[in-house]
Amino acid sequence: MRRIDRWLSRSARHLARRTSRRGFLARLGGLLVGGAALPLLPVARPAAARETQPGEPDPTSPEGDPRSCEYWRYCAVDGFLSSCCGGTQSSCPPGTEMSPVTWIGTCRNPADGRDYVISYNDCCGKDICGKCTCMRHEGDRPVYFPSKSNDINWCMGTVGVGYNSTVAIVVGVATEPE
Ligand code: ABN
Repeated sequence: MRRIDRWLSRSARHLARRTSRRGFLARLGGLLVGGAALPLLPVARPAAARETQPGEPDPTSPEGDPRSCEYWRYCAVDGFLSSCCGGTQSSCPPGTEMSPVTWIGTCRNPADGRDYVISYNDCCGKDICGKCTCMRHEGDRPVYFPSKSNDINWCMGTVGVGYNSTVAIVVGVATEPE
Protein backbone atom coordinates (compact mmCIF):
# COMPACT_ATOMS: atom_id res chain seq x y z
CA MET A 1 0.00 0.00 0.00
CA ARG A 2 1.26 3.45 -0.78
CA ARG A 3 2.15 5.79 2.06
CA ILE A 4 -0.81 8.11 1.56
CA ASP A 5 -3.26 5.16 1.56
CA ARG A 6 -1.76 3.86 4.80
CA TRP A 7 -2.03 7.32 6.36
CA LEU A 8 -5.68 7.73 5.25
CA SER A 9 -6.68 4.30 6.49
CA ARG A 10 -4.99 4.91 9.87
CA SER A 11 -6.75 8.32 10.25
CA ALA A 12 -10.12 6.82 9.35
CA ARG A 13 -9.69 4.00 11.91
CA HIS A 14 -8.59 6.53 14.54
CA LEU A 15 -11.65 8.73 13.84
CA ALA A 16 -14.01 5.74 13.91
CA ARG A 17 -12.63 4.68 17.33
CA ARG A 18 -13.17 8.17 18.76
CA THR A 19 -16.70 8.87 17.40
CA SER A 20 -19.85 6.86 17.97
CA ARG A 21 -22.66 7.02 15.40
CA ARG A 22 -25.06 8.29 18.10
CA GLY A 23 -22.65 11.08 19.07
CA PHE A 24 -22.24 12.13 15.45
CA LEU A 25 -26.03 12.24 14.92
CA ALA A 26 -26.50 14.23 18.17
CA ARG A 27 -23.93 16.80 17.06
CA LEU A 28 -25.46 17.03 13.56
CA GLY A 29 -28.95 17.50 15.12
CA GLY A 30 -27.59 20.23 17.38
CA LEU A 31 -26.10 22.04 14.40
CA LEU A 32 -29.35 21.85 12.43
CA VAL A 33 -31.57 23.06 15.31
CA GLY A 34 -29.08 25.78 16.28
CA GLY A 35 -28.91 26.97 12.68
CA ALA A 36 -32.69 27.18 12.42
CA ALA A 37 -32.90 29.17 15.68
CA LEU A 38 -30.36 31.80 14.59
CA PRO A 39 -32.93 34.14 12.96
CA LEU A 40 -34.88 34.18 16.25
CA LEU A 41 -31.97 35.61 18.17
CA PRO A 42 -32.35 39.27 19.22
CA VAL A 43 -29.54 40.41 16.95
CA ALA A 44 -31.41 39.22 13.85
CA ARG A 45 -34.79 40.70 14.82
CA PRO A 46 -33.99 44.43 14.45
CA ALA A 47 -32.38 43.68 11.09
CA ALA A 48 -35.60 42.01 9.87
CA ALA A 49 -37.72 44.89 11.22
CA ARG A 50 -35.65 47.35 9.19
CA GLU A 51 -36.89 45.83 5.91
CA THR A 52 -38.45 49.00 4.54
CA GLN A 53 -39.85 49.76 1.12
CA PRO A 54 -37.52 52.10 -0.77
CA GLY A 55 -38.45 55.71 0.01
CA GLU A 56 -40.72 54.70 2.91
CA PRO A 57 -39.97 55.47 6.57
CA ASP A 58 -39.31 52.75 9.15
CA PRO A 59 -42.52 50.62 9.35
CA THR A 60 -42.06 50.18 13.10
CA SER A 61 -42.60 53.93 13.64
CA PRO A 62 -46.11 55.52 13.49
CA GLU A 63 -44.99 57.61 10.48
CA GLY A 64 -44.12 54.41 8.64
CA ASP A 65 -47.04 52.21 9.69
CA PRO A 66 -49.90 52.34 7.11
CA ARG A 67 -52.37 51.23 9.81
CA SER A 68 -51.55 54.24 11.98
CA CYS A 69 -53.26 57.62 11.48
CA GLU A 70 -49.80 59.20 11.88
CA TYR A 71 -48.54 57.46 8.72
CA TRP A 72 -47.01 60.24 6.64
CA ARG A 73 -49.33 59.86 3.62
CA TYR A 74 -52.44 60.50 5.73
CA CYS A 75 -51.67 64.17 6.47
CA ALA A 76 -54.91 65.31 4.81
CA VAL A 77 -57.20 62.31 5.26
CA ASP A 78 -60.72 62.31 6.67
CA GLY A 79 -62.29 58.88 7.05
CA PHE A 80 -61.51 55.24 7.81
CA LEU A 81 -58.20 53.76 6.70
CA SER A 82 -58.54 51.14 3.98
CA SER A 83 -55.45 49.39 5.41
CA CYS A 84 -57.48 48.56 8.56
CA CYS A 85 -60.51 47.43 6.54
CA GLY A 86 -59.07 44.60 4.41
CA GLY A 87 -57.27 46.76 1.86
CA THR A 88 -53.92 48.57 1.93
CA GLN A 89 -52.83 52.21 1.93
CA SER A 90 -53.16 52.19 -1.86
CA SER A 91 -55.77 49.50 -2.62
CA CYS A 92 -59.42 49.31 -1.59
CA PRO A 93 -60.85 46.43 0.49
CA PRO A 94 -62.26 43.49 -1.52
CA GLY A 95 -65.85 44.10 -2.62
CA THR A 96 -65.45 47.89 -2.79
CA GLU A 97 -64.73 50.10 -5.75
CA MET A 98 -62.26 53.00 -5.81
CA SER A 99 -63.79 56.39 -6.56
CA PRO A 100 -62.44 57.91 -9.78
CA VAL A 101 -63.01 61.37 -8.27
CA THR A 102 -60.60 62.28 -5.48
CA TRP A 103 -59.20 65.07 -3.44
CA ILE A 104 -55.54 65.87 -3.30
CA GLY A 105 -53.14 66.68 -0.50
CA THR A 106 -49.42 67.38 -0.16
CA CYS A 107 -47.55 65.45 2.55
CA ARG A 108 -43.90 65.41 3.60
CA ASN A 109 -42.22 61.98 3.62
CA PRO A 110 -39.95 61.85 6.70
CA ALA A 111 -37.73 59.24 5.00
CA ASP A 112 -36.41 61.73 2.44
CA GLY A 113 -37.82 65.10 3.60
CA ARG A 114 -39.56 65.65 0.24
CA ASP A 115 -43.17 66.72 -0.35
CA TYR A 116 -45.42 64.37 -2.32
CA VAL A 117 -48.80 64.85 -3.96
CA ILE A 118 -51.24 62.35 -2.46
CA SER A 119 -54.57 61.33 -3.96
CA TYR A 120 -57.20 60.36 -1.39
CA ASN A 121 -59.69 58.05 -3.08
CA ASP A 122 -62.75 56.80 -1.27
CA CYS A 123 -63.58 53.07 -1.41
CA CYS A 124 -67.23 52.68 -2.25
CA GLY A 125 -70.15 50.27 -2.53
CA LYS A 126 -69.94 48.51 0.83
CA ASP A 127 -71.04 49.41 4.36
CA ILE A 128 -68.99 51.92 6.28
CA CYS A 129 -65.87 50.24 7.69
CA GLY A 130 -65.73 52.04 11.04
CA LYS A 131 -62.12 51.02 11.86
CA CYS A 132 -59.11 53.33 12.24
CA THR A 133 -60.89 56.68 12.05
CA CYS A 134 -58.35 59.22 10.87
CA MET A 135 -59.00 62.95 10.73
CA ARG A 136 -56.05 65.05 9.67
CA HIS A 137 -56.58 68.25 7.84
CA GLU A 138 -53.34 69.62 6.42
CA GLY A 139 -54.36 71.97 3.61
CA ASP A 140 -58.03 71.05 3.98
CA ARG A 141 -60.53 73.84 3.16
CA PRO A 142 -64.22 74.21 4.15
CA VAL A 143 -66.77 72.29 2.09
CA TYR A 144 -67.75 75.43 0.18
CA PHE A 145 -64.42 74.91 -1.61
CA PRO A 146 -65.44 71.35 -2.61
CA SER A 147 -62.32 70.61 -4.65
CA LYS A 148 -60.16 71.36 -1.61
CA SER A 149 -62.28 69.71 1.09
CA ASN A 150 -61.73 66.25 2.52
CA ASP A 151 -65.13 66.25 4.27
CA ILE A 152 -67.06 65.09 1.20
CA ASN A 153 -68.25 61.65 0.16
CA TRP A 154 -66.28 61.22 -3.05
CA CYS A 155 -68.12 58.01 -4.04
CA MET A 156 -69.26 59.51 -7.31
CA GLY A 157 -69.15 57.72 -10.64
CA THR A 158 -69.05 54.36 -8.88
CA VAL A 159 -71.64 51.57 -8.89
CA GLY A 160 -72.32 51.97 -5.17
CA VAL A 161 -72.37 55.40 -3.54
CA GLY A 162 -72.01 54.09 0.03
CA TYR A 163 -68.71 55.13 1.64
CA ASN A 164 -66.51 52.40 3.18
CA SER A 165 -62.95 53.72 3.66
CA THR A 166 -60.14 55.73 2.05
CA VAL A 167 -56.76 55.06 0.41
CA ALA A 168 -53.78 57.40 0.05
CA ILE A 169 -51.95 57.02 -3.27
CA VAL A 170 -48.66 58.77 -4.05
CA VAL A 171 -49.16 60.61 -7.33
CA GLY A 172 -45.74 62.23 -7.60
CA VAL A 173 -43.26 64.63 -6.08
CA ALA A 174 -44.69 68.08 -5.32
CA THR A 175 -42.84 70.90 -7.03
CA GLU A 176 -42.92 74.63 -6.27
CA PRO A 177 -45.12 76.65 -8.68
CA GLU A 178 -42.92 78.70 -11.03
N1 ABN B 1 -64.11 61.38 1.89
C1 ABN B 1 -64.38 60.86 3.13
C2 ABN B 1 -65.76 61.12 3.58
C3 ABN B 1 -66.76 60.24 3.21
C4 ABN B 1 -68.06 60.48 3.64
C5 ABN B 1 -68.33 61.62 4.38
C6 ABN B 1 -67.31 62.48 4.74
C7 ABN B 1 -66.00 62.23 4.34
